[in-house]
Amino acid sequence: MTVHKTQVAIIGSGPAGLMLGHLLRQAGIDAIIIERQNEAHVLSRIRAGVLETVTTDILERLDLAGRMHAEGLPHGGVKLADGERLIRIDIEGLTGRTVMVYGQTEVTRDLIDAAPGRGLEIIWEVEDVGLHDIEGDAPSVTYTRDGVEHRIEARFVAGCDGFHGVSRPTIPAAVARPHEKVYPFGWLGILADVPPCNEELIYANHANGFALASQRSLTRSRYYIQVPLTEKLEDWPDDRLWDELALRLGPDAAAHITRGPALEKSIAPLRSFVFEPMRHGSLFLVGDAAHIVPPTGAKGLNLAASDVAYLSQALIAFFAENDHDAVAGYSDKALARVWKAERFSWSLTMLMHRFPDDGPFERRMQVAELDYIASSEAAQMEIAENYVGLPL
Ligand code: FAS
Ligand code: PHB
Repeated sequence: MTVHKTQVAIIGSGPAGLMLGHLLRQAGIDAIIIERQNEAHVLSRIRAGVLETVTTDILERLDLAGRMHAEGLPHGGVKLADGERLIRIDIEGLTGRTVMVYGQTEVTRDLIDAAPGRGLEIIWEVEDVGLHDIEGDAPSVTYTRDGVEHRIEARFVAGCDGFHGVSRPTIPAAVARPHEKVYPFGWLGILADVPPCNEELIYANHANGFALASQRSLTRSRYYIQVPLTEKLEDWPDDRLWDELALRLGPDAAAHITRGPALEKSIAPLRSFVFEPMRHGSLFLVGDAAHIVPPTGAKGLNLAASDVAYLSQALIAFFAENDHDAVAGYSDKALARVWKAERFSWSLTMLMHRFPDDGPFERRMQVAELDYIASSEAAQMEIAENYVGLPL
């Protein structure tokens, strides 16, 4: 057994683990990240596309925002389409802030590339990860790599290992309070090297279902359509998907869609999930390990960032000033913001998708709410301030 000693053992090298590791190292706190996949696999994931200031602020604090500013696209508005109608939410005019369109893949790449030069060790391709003594002050994490058993002795463990990780299940059922809503559909996403159909994102509600026109740059687009959970990728050759996107996004967008071969195509299920508490003893849950939102509100990655902002602040206070209150308050503080983002993501999902069991009344409710949004600055402010990200 090879023994490593550190102050914070981080499980998972996704955005949560990487942002936390960098912030701790910047404060002079020792941290080690262990990751079950290899670097290429982590960088091959196509996930989020819209960054709130809570995420861009972390990259700025780490002086890792250079490529984001060079390649990212600040967006001051977002559009809601409903048939012929296109409602623009003037995010910047209403809140004074913008969101940054810059793919999660690029954020992850920037954080991984900077790790070696900043003393942030990432151990790739670990197996059999186990957490031990998390209820005491001397937890440890064991794993194997190339057949060799390792143990990391730490003061704290950060479970940044996503929805399917090993951290959350180690919290005893007696204290666990999971909350879940599974949606009766998924999102079929396509990434293509074609220019976006609109300068801003378009969320569309159509009789056939939801669609989203998003982007990664002025030459790379990301689109999604709502599909039944029974759909298979082979049911959706590119042409069929481009036809459906043109239909659902409305005539104006359709006239500007450029078609091209899929660089990536995948179907992701939608769920709302929150696990309470986000701390148990010396274990903290961060990001998707603790919560999942339907991607409608573009909150997933950004919630991981707000967890990291709270937890890094608490751990820095603990190690620098022996302040135990901040770590004790992490779960309640993070959950307060998580639940607001869950509500926003749920409400936008309910507004913009067609549910199999919905009848004429539910459709009238959607039309009435879109009428209200189209006619009310207060209603548009609610969407704008949630979309751009509520304050920490
Ligand atoms: P992640 O899941 O990104 O990272 C967890 C890491 O832990 C992974 O690298 C995993 O390999 C590792 N891990 C797991 N188990 C481990 C173990 N036992 N030992 C070691 N390592 C382990 N959000 C949006 O805002 N917009 C979107 O469009 C969007 N699309 C998405 C599409 C898909 C298919 C998925 C799954 C998620 C999507 N999300 C989206 C949400 C996503 O962006 C997450 O919110 C974000 O990745 C959260 O980051 P992490 O908490 O770091 O979790
Ligand atoms: C994306 O570009 O992948 C994206 C953007 C906004 C969302 C969801 C996904 O709400």
